[in-house]
Amino acid sequence: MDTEYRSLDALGLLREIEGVGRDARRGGYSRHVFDDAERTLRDWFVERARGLGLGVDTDRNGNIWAWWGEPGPGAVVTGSHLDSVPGGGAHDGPLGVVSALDAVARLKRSGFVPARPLAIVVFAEEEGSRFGIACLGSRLLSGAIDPDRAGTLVDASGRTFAEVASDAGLGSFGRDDEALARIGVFVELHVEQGRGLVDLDAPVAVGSSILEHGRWRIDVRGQGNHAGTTEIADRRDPMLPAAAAVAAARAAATRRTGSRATIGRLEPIPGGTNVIASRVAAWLDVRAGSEADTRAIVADVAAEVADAAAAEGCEATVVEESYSGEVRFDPALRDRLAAALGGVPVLPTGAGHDAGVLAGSVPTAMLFVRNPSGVSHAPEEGADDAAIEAGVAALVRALEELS
Ligand code: HGY
Ligand code: MN
Ligand code: MN
Ligand code: MN
Repeated sequence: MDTEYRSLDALGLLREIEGVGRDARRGGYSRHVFDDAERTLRDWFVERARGLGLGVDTDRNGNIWAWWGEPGPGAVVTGSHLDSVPGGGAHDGPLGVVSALDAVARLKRSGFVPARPLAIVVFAEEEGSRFGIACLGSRLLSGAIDPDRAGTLVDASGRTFAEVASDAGLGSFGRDDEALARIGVFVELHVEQGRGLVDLDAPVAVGSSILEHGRWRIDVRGQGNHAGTTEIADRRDPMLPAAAAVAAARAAATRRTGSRATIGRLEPIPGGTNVIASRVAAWLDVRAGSEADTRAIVADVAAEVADAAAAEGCEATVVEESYSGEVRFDPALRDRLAAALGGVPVLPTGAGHDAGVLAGSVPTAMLFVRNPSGVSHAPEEGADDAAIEAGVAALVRALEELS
């Protein structure tokens, strides 16, 4: 038994999956929900969890649960996600999963007997990289998204979430009160996605809050045409309003301290060097300290796009795809964990997480692990070995404290 668990250390587990879903063109990893890479990781997780003696089930929304003891209610749950952004780093998501496996292995080795059921969860489509809505698995589970709408979301190949979910063996998806009731408390360990812990020279922090955030889709329609023969005066080029949107997003966020606005995805149709696009889709990601700032940034961008579209003879629309209010993690739980961990720093984040979605339904907390580069959603993301070890030790302590 002892030797069986010994190899399940977080660093070794990360090494086991380092070849899965590498993206040669973008660099880093592209692991998207229910694609080959993400399914490989799911199978790998199930195998490793079963190897620890955990009982595994998948809920109706594609989230995987590995149980130490009988499933809930009132369980202590930890975990994260295995999907990535396009060209993402190795740690965003997987670090929380491997740390959870390592922590449970250590607890089992130490002879710890949890007084409440304990589970590791892997959430589906946390990044929204395939279907556009981040934290889709936890949103469906908690009823934060209408399943009818989720079913119609399409991936880049035009397949709907309903089709892909059915192929993945999910019968029906949507709010799952039974699965939700099994969670007594949820703790998500995550690589830090900024430089807070580097600046503080500390390996681990407890999370305090998540910025307001949302995604908006901008569509601009013009007239597709020939790049060589169309006089400048005759053009209706939707790339001009799209370019205005990129600049307006930066300007609007710069005017509001602490806010961020990004256009990181832009799709000209049809997308040819010698073709004036007929339409462009762009996605605006906004994060801010208040709903007023968030809405004002979107309104500013929409106004600039409308002006630029009118000047170019184009038509533009801006549609909200998702919106999440500010999350403040359960203060009592936050303080209890920070104290149990010897007074570690408490830090906010601008990144969204399943723990943020679930915070509306159950007490949740987060642990952040130092990332020397401060970079995330890019191949340069990382966590140093000492911080990973400190993160697992902190998670062990947190699980003992809460179980
Ligand atoms: O986009 C985000 O904040 C995330 O990491 N899901
Ligand atoms: Mn992420
Ligand atoms: Mn993440
Ligand atoms: Mn030609």
